[in-house]
Amino acid sequence: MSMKPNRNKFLADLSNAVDNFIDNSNSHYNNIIAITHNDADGIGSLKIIQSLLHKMNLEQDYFIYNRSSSWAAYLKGILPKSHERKNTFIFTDVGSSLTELIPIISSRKEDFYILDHHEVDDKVDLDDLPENLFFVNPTVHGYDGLDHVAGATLAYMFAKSIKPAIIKQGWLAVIGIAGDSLRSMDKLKSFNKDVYEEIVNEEIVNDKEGLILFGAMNDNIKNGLKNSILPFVKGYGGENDHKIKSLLSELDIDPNKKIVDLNPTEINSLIMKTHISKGNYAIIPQKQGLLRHAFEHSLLLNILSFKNISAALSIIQQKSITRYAQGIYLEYINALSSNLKILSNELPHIETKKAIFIDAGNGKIPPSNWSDTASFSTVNELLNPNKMLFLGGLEKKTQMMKLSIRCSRGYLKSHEGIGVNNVISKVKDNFGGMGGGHKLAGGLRLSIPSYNKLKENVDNLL
Ligand SMILES: [Mn+2]
Repeated sequence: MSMKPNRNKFLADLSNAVDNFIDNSNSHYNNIIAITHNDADGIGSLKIIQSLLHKMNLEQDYFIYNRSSSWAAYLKGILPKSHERKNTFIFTDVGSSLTELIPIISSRKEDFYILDHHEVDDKVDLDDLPENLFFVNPTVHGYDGLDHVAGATLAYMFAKSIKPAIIKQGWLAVIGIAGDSLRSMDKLKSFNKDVYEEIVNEEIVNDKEGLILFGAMNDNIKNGLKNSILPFVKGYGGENDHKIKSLLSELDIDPNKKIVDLNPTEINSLIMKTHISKGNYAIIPQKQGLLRHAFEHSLLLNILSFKNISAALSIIQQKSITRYAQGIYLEYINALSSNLKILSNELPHIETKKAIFIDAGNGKIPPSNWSDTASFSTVNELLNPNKMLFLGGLEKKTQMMKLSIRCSRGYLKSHEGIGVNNVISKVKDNFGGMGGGHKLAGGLRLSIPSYNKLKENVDNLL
């Protein structure tokens, strides 16, 4: 059910939330508690909100939600006993599991602001939300939560409506956009595009055109061909230096030349030989090295969010990358490009009529890499793009199957927009489990018996 976006309705929700926030922050709000998602988009959103609250001289605190527990369990440790109305909650890049949240919010006296771009459960009546909930989510007005508007785009629009000087923090929005849209900047749409152009025009971020080898834009062409994850360069991605150097020598390109320094002739000869293309990428001018590149910066935050959330929160403030973070990044990107090679060449998978199941457990692919291997294999269409992908394995800690579920944009078109989040809801209704997500991407934890039932019945569900 893809409907035409209703810009006015979305902007009305936004300005209602903004107006209410301004009014109340002058009177009774005093302690704002921000809750965000543990990824680059979430951290970018959080930093924008923190900067806004700082400008407004409001007391603040923050928490980061990794969606591994229910909202009820998570918020138990956060919601104060007192219900004092000076406390106020802002959720960014999370908070659209309304069936879970509405009962909690309606039992509270504080105001809750939810600025999210994840899709909402079908069962919720959006015209009957609690009075203390200000729900801003463009997906309920027909926008696409990945293509049109990132979580950080939304946080930026909210914050900038209150304090126009937030435009200086626009690079944080670009980090969110780069991490969530997984597209070169020339392909942005709607609010992501508008916000990006505004920030570029203000010279907060620089827009450049060149060869797109996302994941390694800060590196030389040899490492770029090997480590690019967007696009994954088939035949060279995850391969050894020898294979890549012989291509470059055939094309008369210095393997150590920086990707951003390649001349038009070199770029054209690479485009002729591979399926790489030109596009636009964003540079954050006040940062150095890897952190200058919005996509790579964002990817680094996504990686660190998984491994060491405080390092992620710290690096977004830094001008240059630490040796620790550099090491983790390289290890990750080498592993991901090699996992993409493994996945496209050798990993056994079970294919049903409509789905592909890949058991990446037992050391085949490390659990911390499942989600991104699934995402980037789908984005790069390394598997049949007309089937839904269920990639994952047994999670030792919980003894549950942890699945990353993905589908392509083409899949969505041929399935009337019924995508991953919809399928996750159906799985939860039929077999239990925990999880959620977007149309194209989501995650689910299931017991082993439920997982087996899912495999048997998946074609009826899809
Ligand atoms: Mn997001």
